[in-house]
Amino acid sequence: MTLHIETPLLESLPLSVTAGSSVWLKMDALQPSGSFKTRGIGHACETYLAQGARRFVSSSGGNAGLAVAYAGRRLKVPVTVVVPQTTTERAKELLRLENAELIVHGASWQEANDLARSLVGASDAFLHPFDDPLLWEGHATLVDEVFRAGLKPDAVVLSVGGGGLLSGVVQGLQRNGWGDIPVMAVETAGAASFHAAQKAGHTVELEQITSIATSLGAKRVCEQALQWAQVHPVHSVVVSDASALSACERFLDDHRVLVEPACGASLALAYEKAAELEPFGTVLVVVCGGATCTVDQIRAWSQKYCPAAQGQ
Ligand code: PLV
Repeated sequence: MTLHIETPLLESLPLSVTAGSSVWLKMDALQPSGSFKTRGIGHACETYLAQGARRFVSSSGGNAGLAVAYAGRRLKVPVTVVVPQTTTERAKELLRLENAELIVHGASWQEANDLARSLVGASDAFLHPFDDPLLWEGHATLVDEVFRAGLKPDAVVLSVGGGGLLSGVVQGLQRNGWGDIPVMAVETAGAASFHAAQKAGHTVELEQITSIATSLGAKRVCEQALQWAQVHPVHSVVVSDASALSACERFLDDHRVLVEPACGASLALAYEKAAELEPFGTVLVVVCGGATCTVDQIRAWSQKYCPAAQGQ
């Protein structure tokens, strides 16, 4: 048994027509916690439980925290999540629904993380949102499913926050003999820590996160993400918040699934017929999902950040 589910792999007609290539969607927005995080976090939680952990502690006010809370409920292990004050009401509501102990602390993830780490006792496990080999191992199952389905894409598009998804997907490509498939690593401007790392040749810490896609808002990517980029073809792409938001709205209409701007960033490449996708006949987009935004929130941001698009 695993905590994650095998998600649908769909050919998107609207996106294919718009992008001018065959666009396939790996629908991880449909994972039980609302994002791909259930794959890696579920695997990590099961492993830590087998090693004797009696409580799971997380510092994510986002989808990683939701995945830990879900895993804890399913495995009957108590969960404590420390979230920063910036965490949305929606996320807090979902964490409470999962029965997690919720502690609100600090102006940003950094402070929440410091407190969370100080709470970790000898019989507790700490679940990092993106920098843990167990997470990457679990995320890699996404590619195993595509491989088993018999679809070999010419390129994979995914979003990058701290680089956990990127590390897992590249691991999955490599272990299925798909080391030749390039990965488009998408971020929003204002959260582009992978872009900065690739440019500098080493991981760097962004001064601040200014994108509304807070789920991509890791100030520094994990070392593993950059290391993979040295042995696997990984191309960094940066899109605007407006592009990510518009992709969320179009995707909701086209596929009736609400995703966060963190995921909209990847979808934007296809919706905007990005030059980076031009060489590829078949493109796989990882629909990473995200459960922390409501439709009203997406619309309010759209009005603020892309007023020109309103009323079209
Ligand atoms: N979100 C993490 C890290 O945030 C979190 O704490 O939930 N798409 C969605 C919907 C996400 O929630 C995340 C990560 C990503 C993409 C990026 O994944 P990563 O961090 O593994 O690159 C800072």
